[in-house]
Amino acid sequence: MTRADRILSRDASPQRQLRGSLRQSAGLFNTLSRLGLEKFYPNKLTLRCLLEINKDNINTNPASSLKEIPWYFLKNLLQINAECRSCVQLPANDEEDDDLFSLDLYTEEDTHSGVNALDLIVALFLCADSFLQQEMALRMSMCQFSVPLLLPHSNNSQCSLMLWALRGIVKEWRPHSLTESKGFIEDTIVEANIPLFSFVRLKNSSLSKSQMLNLVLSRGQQSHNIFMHKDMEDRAIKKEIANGLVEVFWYLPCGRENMDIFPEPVAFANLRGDFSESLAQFSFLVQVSTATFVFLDKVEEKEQETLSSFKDFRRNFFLVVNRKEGGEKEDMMSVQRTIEKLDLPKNNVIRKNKTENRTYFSKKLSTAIKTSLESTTTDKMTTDLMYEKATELGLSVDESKSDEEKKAAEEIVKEIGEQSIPKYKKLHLPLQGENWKRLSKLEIKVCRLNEYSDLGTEEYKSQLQEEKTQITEEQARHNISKGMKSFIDNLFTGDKEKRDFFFKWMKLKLDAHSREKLLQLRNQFKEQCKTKDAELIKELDQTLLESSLGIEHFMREMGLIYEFSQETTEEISRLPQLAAEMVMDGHPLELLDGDASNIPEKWVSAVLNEVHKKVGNRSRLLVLTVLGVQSSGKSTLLNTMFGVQFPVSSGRCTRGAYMIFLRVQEDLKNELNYDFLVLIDTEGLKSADLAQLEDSYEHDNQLATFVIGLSDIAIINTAMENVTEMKDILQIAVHAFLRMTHVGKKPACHFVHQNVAGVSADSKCIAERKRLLDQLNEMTQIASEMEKLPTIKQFTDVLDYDMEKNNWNIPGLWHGTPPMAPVNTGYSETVADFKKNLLETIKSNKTSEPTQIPEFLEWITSLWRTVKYENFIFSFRNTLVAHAYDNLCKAFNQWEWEFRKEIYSWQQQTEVEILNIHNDSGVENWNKLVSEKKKELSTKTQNEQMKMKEKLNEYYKRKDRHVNLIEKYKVDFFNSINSLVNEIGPSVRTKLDRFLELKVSQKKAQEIQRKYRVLIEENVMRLLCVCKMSNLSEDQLTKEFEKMWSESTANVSGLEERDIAGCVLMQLRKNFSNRNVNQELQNTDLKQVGRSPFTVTEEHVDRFKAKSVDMNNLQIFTDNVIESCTEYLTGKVKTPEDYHDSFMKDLLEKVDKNFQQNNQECETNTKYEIDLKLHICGIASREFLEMHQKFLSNLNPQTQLEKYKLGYLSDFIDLYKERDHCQRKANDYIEFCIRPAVEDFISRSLGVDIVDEILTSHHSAEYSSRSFFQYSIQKELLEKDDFECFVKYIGKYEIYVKNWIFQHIQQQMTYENTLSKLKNNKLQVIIKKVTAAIEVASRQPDGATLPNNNESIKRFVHGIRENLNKDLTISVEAEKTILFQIQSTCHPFINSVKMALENLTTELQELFLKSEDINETVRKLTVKPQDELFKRVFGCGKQCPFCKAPCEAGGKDHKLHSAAIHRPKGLGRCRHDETKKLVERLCTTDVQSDRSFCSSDTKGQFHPYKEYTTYYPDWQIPPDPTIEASDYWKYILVKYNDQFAEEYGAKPADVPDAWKKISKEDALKGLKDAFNIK
Ligand SMILES: Nc1nc2c(ncn2[C@@H]2O[C@H](COP(=O)(O)OP(=O)(O)O)[C@@H](O)[C@H]2O)c(=O)[nH]1
Ligand SMILES: [Mg+2]
Repeated sequence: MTRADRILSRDASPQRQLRGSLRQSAGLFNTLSRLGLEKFYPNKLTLRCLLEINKDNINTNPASSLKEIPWYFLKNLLQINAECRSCVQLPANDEEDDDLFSLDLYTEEDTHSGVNALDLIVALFLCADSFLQQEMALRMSMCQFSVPLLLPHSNNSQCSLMLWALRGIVKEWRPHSLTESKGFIEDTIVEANIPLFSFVRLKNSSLSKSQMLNLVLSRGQQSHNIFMHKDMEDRAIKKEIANGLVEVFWYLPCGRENMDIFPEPVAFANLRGDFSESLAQFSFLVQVSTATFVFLDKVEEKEQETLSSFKDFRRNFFLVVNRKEGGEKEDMMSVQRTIEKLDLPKNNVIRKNKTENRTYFSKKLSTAIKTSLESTTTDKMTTDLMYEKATELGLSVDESKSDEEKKAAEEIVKEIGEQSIPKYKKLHLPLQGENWKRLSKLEIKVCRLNEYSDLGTEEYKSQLQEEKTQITEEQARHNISKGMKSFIDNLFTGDKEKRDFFFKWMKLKLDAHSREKLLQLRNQFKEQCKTKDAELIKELDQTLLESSLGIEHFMREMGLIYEFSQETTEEISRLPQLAAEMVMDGHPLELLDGDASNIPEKWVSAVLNEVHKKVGNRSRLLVLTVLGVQSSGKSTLLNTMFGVQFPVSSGRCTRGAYMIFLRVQEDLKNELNYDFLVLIDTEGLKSADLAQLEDSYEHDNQLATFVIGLSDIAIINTAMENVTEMKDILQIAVHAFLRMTHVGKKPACHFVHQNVAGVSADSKCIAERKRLLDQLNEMTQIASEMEKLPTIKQFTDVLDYDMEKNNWNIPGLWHGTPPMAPVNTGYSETVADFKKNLLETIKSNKTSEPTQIPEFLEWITSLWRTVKYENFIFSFRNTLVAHAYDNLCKAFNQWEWEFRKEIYSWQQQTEVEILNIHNDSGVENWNKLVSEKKKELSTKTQNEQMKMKEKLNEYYKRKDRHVNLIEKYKVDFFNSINSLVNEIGPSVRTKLDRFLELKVSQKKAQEIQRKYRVLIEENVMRLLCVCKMSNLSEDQLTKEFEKMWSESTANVSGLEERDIAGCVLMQLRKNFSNRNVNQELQNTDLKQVGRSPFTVTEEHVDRFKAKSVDMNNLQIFTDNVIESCTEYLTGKVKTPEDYHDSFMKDLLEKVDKNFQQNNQECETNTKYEIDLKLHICGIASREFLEMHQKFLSNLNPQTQLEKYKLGYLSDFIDLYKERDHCQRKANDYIEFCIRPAVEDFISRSLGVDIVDEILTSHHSAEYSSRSFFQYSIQKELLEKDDFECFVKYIGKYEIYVKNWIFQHIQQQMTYENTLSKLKNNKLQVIIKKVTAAIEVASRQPDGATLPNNNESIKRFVHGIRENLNKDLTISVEAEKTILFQIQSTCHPFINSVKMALENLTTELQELFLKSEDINETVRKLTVKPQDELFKRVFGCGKQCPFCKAPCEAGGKDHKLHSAAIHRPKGLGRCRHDETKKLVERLCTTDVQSDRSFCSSDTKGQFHPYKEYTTYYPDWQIPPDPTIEASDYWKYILVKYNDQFAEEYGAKPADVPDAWKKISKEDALKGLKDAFNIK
């Protein structure tokens, strides 16, 4: 598919119809179809489709077939490549491969192919639509080519005047009359009333007009081919359609007499071909020209007639006669006759003799023109005259079809009339006036809060906010002015072409209008800049700004109408759609209004969202930005690169940033991975004149940070002329880049050095670049100091920078002196190279996932918000970053839990293994096993650690989760993995130790138990013998048995109780290890300590250290510590374990942590620490003692034996009566051996199961990340509306959270019998295993069933235990007891066991279903689900040093703590010293203000809030992103102000009135926004 086909297939036009009309003129059809353009005829080729980014943009190979020539030409023309006309011929050799098999009609011609350049131009102008025509003419004019004035149509008799097409050309020049004053004229060239000289030829003319004109118009240096002529091409190709074309070219003086050929501007028209074939054109030219030069060798009769019919104009005729050799005389006669007939003055005949060379002759011509120019002062050609003449002569004019739009535009512009532009703007474009600017200033005030105010900070902030609201309301009240209304209505026309015409007309008319008005001001401004009077400059600058009025102001107003509209009428809501259409058509959209330093965010979002919708919600953007000093050629660069139309001019005074959206075509979409290329052009940066103004640096920094933050590629444009300027711009850019690294954005950066004719291999160049890098490094250091990022030391820390690849030298734009200088081919080609390189880099380098419009908007919002703060890095907040971070936290939590689960399951197995070691295998073997297991544990954790790190690495390689934004957190998470391992390892190791201890205790108990079992069994047998002798009833037997039993077990010894209090005290000593506190601990008897409540006294604080101590606060803190310790103790004691020293160690560490956290304004002393710890140890020693005793009693041999008493009795009686007791024995076996083991198994793993269940239930989100947890818990608080809960949440955060989680677990477990289901699942698992074990045990190794004898029972039972060795701990003692004197044979026993097992299963299932105390069950578990969940959401447990908001950062080991919302400090008990009123201020506000704080950390000294990081370097407390962000807590404070005051023993806070208006809904919304919940 050729390019043309592609374009056309979209524009889908009825080709057949076209062909029909084409048949009329074979020549045209012929040419068009050879060029593959027939589908575009007439006027169907649009600029828009040429702007799309496609493969051709990357491909720079010359055209290889005829059909490619037009595209190649257009592409080069749009890139203002002055060589574009030379592509019309194909290279001679390639042709064979091409079209070899094609049976195309024109193949034959293709083989010696090429096209006449003029034909090509005519063909393209015929095919181009009005806007592309304008663009082509503009670019041709920049290349200093002649442009079409009269364009021939299909048949030569008809042609059109190209007024419209030429309207876009605006030129500056300095006529000699202004040389002195240094003034200049800038005007649309077709409106400028420049005298026109026409050049035509008769049929016989051998002198080339074009060549002659080129000679006349060039001077000195090499001549430039303004007009195409034969000698320019390798092979002359005959013109097919260009005859009858009239081209025009304007000569413009630069104001230097020795350089200028003519002192005033002159226009030259050149009629192509024999004039008699284009009489319409000829007569037009004659009538509008100052003079017409007719080139001829001789005059034919018919020609003479024609000429004489223009006798009225004879004074304007010049005959240029070329004397040829041979036949000369007759020819001269014909000339002579004509002269006579026309009665031409003598001077009007210019003859070229054979001896004269061309250059000499051109001088003659030039003189004639000059003379004529001087003599005619009057009738200069005017546009109106041309228009008139053309219509008179029946020529069409390309403007006629846009008449209506022209009138409409004129109407609007006319209304401006003579009134001053500032006044007009004030009246008719009011929204962008003072209010709009004030809004922006107010916002900055809100962000900085550095103005002095009597009011409290919060009150002041609310007031500013109020003011903002007022302005917004005021803005909304403005009516739409008549002009604006008409503007919008005209844009709303259904016909796109009409809209475009109107828009263009508006632009042309407005430009013309303000050109007139501004010229003087600009000249004045230049003058003043020299004086360096800052005041005056500022004033003039302001006037300039106010006096400029362009289409952009109307567009801006349109946006603001939408921005401030409060109700959305249909008309208003259509505005974004309209603008979106225009954006899609390639119109620039104002992103940042630099005049007001404000962004109409609502508008921009609405428009871009509309665009997003239009492209089917797939809008991957590649954003390319250019930054550089004013007038350094940025816009020119972008225009040259992409063929767009950013306004270019040295005198513009707009500021801000504009965007153009270029669509990426299908063929490149996948390769590039983008749908749009967005160009951002910045204006008004570091303009030299404005640099003297005080706030310009800040303004520039804002702009630069903002646009660089938005870009994927940033081009820093420098024109090498001014070193200081360049330094400034580099500084600004480096600063912005630095900020972006912190934020997580890393744009690619290119430095473009303009006006350098660079030969890159040059060693000087390398030295230059080295110097640039040095400079960049230096600037990086300065910037990193300013932003307090000491780790960044050189530029390469900021960006990936390659001296070779990221520097581009671009030669100067103009080849010679403007206005007559053409564009330098070197410029165009280097720029094309640059573009190609850029696109290729993008293609090969798809690192992060592309931004789509919604995210782009997100960036706009957050960047813009942040640049307004003084400290960018510190204030930056972006929901994309937050989301990315949150996602990672979620993933990380998931991995962490998997890690833990893996270790837990290993631990459980190991526990079983330890407990199952043979009692007789010797303690040293046990120790060996445990230390082996510990080694295994290390390997295991290391493996898991590696796996987790791998996962993290993989995560960071993902392309769909904006991982680039959270790059800087990577280290944090890696560290967190390490600290996770450091936490788990030791804790599992102590667990193993504890099991070893348990095993030892068990062994002791079991040995005692065994001793007595043997004794009892002997006694039973003896008693049996005795009793057998007499006939006794069961009662009697029982009595005998009882007697025997109590005698046998009379002396069973228990296990020895440890000195728990001693252990606890020992741990306390260890805790104080390095401090000399022995004396204090010497005489303490823990038994007595901690029995009454702990009260803090004056003795506990050092008076002289703290300024004032609030004993109340200290008491509350102390109570909290004690409460959370008791909580911990309760948790521990409930488990059926034995006391272990690690418990005490943990507890004391916990207390220490609490101390660290206590950075309240009171300083406690060692006595406090000792007293408090002792108090806690006292409580602990009693609790632990109880725990120990409970443990011992469970293990107690006496109790254990007691369990089997009934069994022995039954055995005794059964034996006595010789009854079959097979089933009973089997039941007992299941009851005493299997059941406890099964129950143990279930409860051992139930904890993990519960956590898993909760993490996968529909409430799982609450635990997915810390911030979501905070959100849920705070939301619930708001809904519950219970003051006590708030007090608890704020004051006893940890306890509150634990309770919350525990309650949640209870709920979850009750819900639909979840707990019993979980247990049941486990039961099924283990029963399956037991059944399998029974099956295996009932067979011999060879698979045969066990022999049915008594001995086999032992083997069978033994086999079961062996088989379940890994999963269950079956008590050996119980087993032996069951087997005592078993009489039956094996097979019945096996069957009975199976039956008993089934019964057990049903029984347990029923038991599970019965509502049981979930609370008890959960508390008894070894892996406590509440603790696991708590670990997950509690995080590091740090609280904001100012307001006590808990940290939500992910991982365990993050560098910075942060919380999404902070609270008024009064909620954390903070009060004013004198008034005792609670403090209403938020720390997020304080950190922006100039206030100071003082606490025990600052040793009572006042320290500025802004520099809080000096004391709390690990806290990140950015200012609130919006004033609504902390609505939640403001609402709570207002609502419970009195209650809090009472609770805290203070007076209620003074809250700003605005806070009182916050509703519950607002509070919830604020909460959602803060946590990015949609
Ligand atoms: N001499 C010279 N003039 C240039 C060059 N590039 C642009 N210009 C001219 O400088 C003026 C300002 O260019 P423009 O692109 O609007 O600069 P911007 O303000 O950076 O966007 C225009 O008149 C350009 O024609 C260049 O490389 N050399
Ligand atoms: Mg510009």
